[in-house]
Amino acid sequence: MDWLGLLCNRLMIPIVQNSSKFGDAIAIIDSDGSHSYAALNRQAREIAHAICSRGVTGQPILYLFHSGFSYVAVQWGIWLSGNMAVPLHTAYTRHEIDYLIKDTGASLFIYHQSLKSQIEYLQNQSIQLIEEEELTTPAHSSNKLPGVSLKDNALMIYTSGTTGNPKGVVISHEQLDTQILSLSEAWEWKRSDRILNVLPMHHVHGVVNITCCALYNGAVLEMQSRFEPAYVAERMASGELTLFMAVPTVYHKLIQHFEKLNREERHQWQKGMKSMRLMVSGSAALPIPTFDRWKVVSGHTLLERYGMTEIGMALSNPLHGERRVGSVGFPLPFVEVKIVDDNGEEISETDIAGELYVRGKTVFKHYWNKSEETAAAFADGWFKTGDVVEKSNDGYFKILGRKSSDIIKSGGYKISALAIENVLLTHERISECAVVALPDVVWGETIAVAIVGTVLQSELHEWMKDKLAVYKQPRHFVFVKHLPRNAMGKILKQEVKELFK
Ligand code: MCA
Ligand code: AMP
Repeated sequence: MDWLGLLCNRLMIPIVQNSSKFGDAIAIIDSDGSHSYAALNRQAREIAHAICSRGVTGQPILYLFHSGFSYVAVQWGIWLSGNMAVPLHTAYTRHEIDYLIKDTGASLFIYHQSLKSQIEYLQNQSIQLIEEEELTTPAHSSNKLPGVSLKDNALMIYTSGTTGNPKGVVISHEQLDTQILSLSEAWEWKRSDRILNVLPMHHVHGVVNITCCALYNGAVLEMQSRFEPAYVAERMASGELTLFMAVPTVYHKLIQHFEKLNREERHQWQKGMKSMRLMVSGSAALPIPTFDRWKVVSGHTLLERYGMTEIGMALSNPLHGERRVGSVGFPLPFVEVKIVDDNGEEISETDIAGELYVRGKTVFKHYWNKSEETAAAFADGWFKTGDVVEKSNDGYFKILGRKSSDIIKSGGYKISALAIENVLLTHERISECAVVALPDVVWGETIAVAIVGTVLQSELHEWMKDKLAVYKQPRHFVFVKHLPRNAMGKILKQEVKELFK
């Protein structure tokens, strides 16, 4: 690389750099009001200076915020200070927060004052807790910010896998930028776009697909910290939104809400949706009845796409052209895919099922501090998704399922059956347990557990509350004397599912 290339590389965080040209245009609208791009840049820089003054650089920094302006300002502040942003979910329990502190080894934890009670218990521990307000006093602004390279770590999102405890997926600024560019091109993001985000801010869907893409393109981002169907309906009815992106459960719940409205309310909502240009569904399989019903309700053909924390988005139905129900379309820009058989050989024929492998600049760097798991996740530079797919003769990909039954998708959240089992097994009156997914109309899948032990279901509900975030808590219980096992002693999860029929 020549000196100019090197210089550019050392100075750029593409999304921050790009956003500076949008000046006083509105970047974010949240419960506190409207915030311009200029204000976002200013606040992020203040925060970056304050972080630098604490001598923290090149490290993971945890942050706990509701979805809103402060969340983004802190995220960008962490980037500008040369550190890696690790978002936490406001629904995380102590048990989950403790795990993330330990796994990241982070020394700094930034939080919003409104969430103080959730992390006060950490006060006497070694991690430094900082309220956002402490970082936004202009006193720090005199020193220069460090250079940040495109290869530096930008974001770490925790995801569940087949190996139990969540793993930190690290992406660089270059990988994040490529993910943003890929979606900007495919879905034609524009400055005139306006999107409402109702998704949580600790996963790729809400963080990258919505928030980063909106702010990279100079669009208006409305951030809502909770999903409330009536509020979404109201915002869509306003006719101001151009885009909406969500998981299938959200569309299902919006349909349920629509069914409860009177004629006039329905009409208003439908009228407002006419000016929207695109609605996207992803993170879990979109059921055909939801696709069909939403078309009648909204007049929109949902664009279904497929992604994963480790790779960002990989496949998408076209913006222009046929959006095929039950399919996730074609490889996105900058994404290379192949389908392989059980021997790792590429399948070139159509309509033959195999595992999806993905390669390209959108693919993550590594799992945090897990070199063995990282190595095992790749084959010759291709990331092995664990998802079983097939390709039609006209090139559309279809997701058929997952290789492992220990991965559950509930409400769009990926949950490891093994991780839930590990938590339940810490209960002194549970000797064995097996967690499985049951099909569910609203949630896609719900979590069910078969338990060997003397614990009562009623006490278990209370016990789980401070150990598992609400979306990870089992909803169906069966108490048995023995779990079904094969001759080798392995639990037969398919037979466990039968116990709930
Ligand atoms: C909550 N409840 C559940 C579940 N979650 N019941 C069964 N299964 C669940 N998973 C119960 C609660 O206990 C409560 O019960 C009631 O449902 C309402 O809970 P609440 O939290 O208020 O639900 P909600 O606000 O309506 O949430 C639904 C939601 C949420 C908005 C769909 O689950 C969500 O934000 N999901 C999105 C997750 C996401 O962003 N995934 C993307 C991962 P009660 O009323 O009895 O108290 S990224 C990814 O997958 C890749 C990269 C990709 O491709 O995008
Ligand atoms: P996560 O770990 O939260 O990134 O979840 C990624 C997983 O979600 C993928 O490996 C798929 O199993 C699933 N997924 C994402 N989008 C879709 C989709 N459109 N259809 C089916 N499964 C999906």
